[in-house]
Amino acid sequence: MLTVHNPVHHLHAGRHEMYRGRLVPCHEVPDRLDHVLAELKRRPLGELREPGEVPMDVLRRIHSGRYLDFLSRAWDDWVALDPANAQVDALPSVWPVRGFRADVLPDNFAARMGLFSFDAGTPLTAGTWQAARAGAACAVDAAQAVEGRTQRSAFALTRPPGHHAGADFFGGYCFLNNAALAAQTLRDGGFERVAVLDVDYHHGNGTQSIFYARGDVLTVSLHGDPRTEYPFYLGHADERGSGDGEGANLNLPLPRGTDFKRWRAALDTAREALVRFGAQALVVSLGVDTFEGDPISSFALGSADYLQVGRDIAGLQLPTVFVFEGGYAVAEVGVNAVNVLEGFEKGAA
Ligand code: B3N
Ligand code: ZN
Repeated sequence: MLTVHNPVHHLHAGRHEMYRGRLVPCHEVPDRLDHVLAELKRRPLGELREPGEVPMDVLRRIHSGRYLDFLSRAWDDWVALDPANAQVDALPSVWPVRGFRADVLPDNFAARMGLFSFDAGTPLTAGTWQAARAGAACAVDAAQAVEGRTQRSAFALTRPPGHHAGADFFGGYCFLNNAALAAQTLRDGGFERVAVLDVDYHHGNGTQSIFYARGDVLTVSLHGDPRTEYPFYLGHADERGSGDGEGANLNLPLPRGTDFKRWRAALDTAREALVRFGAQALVVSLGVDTFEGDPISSFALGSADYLQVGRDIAGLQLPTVFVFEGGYAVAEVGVNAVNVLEGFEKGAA
């Protein structure tokens, strides 16, 4: 399996996120990716390479022009407000909820930041745009390798993660939706029916919203029940898609404490949906924050279970692009993520 990894991911290094009224150290740290890369070097699964640059036109296939304009200039705009801001991460503090206008772009930086975000846990830093854009390049490169049939599977190893980012908003530690970009690349390369399977602990609200009205991309997500778990406002079982996308979204919310037996039964349901849809290619949003030791999540998968997850996904026998998402038990994140990939490789052999 080819791995395309982000050589500039460390340029995005938030200091703090807002949690229960306090600024706490960020969970989404550069060390996470370094551990996965180190494990891939210890247990090689194939070629490791860095991506080229992704053209802005490719990003515009998924994200709005005005969001990309905001994101690409946000740090400079933040520092232009006050040179002392160079030492402080930018966090949003004001949002347009129901009844407010989103069509008028405010001049005020804080107001623009709120317009394009949905939480105060996602700091924007000096290198966020560079890291996120290079991460998108990893996803597109990995998808192109699979779409061009030079690889049956590929792994985009990048951070910041992507599945909470929508067409025009960031949040949940995510800025550009890497999985959506990979799925769109597979579509543009000729696969007519593409599926995104999101196995991260958190519902992939961004991916769902991007494809919600489309019938050519099936989105399936197994996640903590949004009644109690982040991102709270999306991810319920009755969200089935709309318009052309009616029936092309499946949410499988699970309670806190879910163990592997119950989680795997939900994965079976997801696999059946993918087969019914007739998916020709697959993108997996690979978060391993379903791990029993994850500091911000509440499922109970063990490290060895991830080998079986990989084998189960391999059973679908689809060209597959894995995209790295969450997983905050830093010491175990490498073993857990690579277990999925190794299980997949062995299951596909
Ligand atoms: O859920 C949290 C959160 C939970 C526990 C915390 N502790 C114990 C300090 C801190 C934060 N925060 C909300 C933001 C969660 C973003 C999840 C990103 C992700 O992995 N998505 O897949
Ligand atoms: Zn997650």
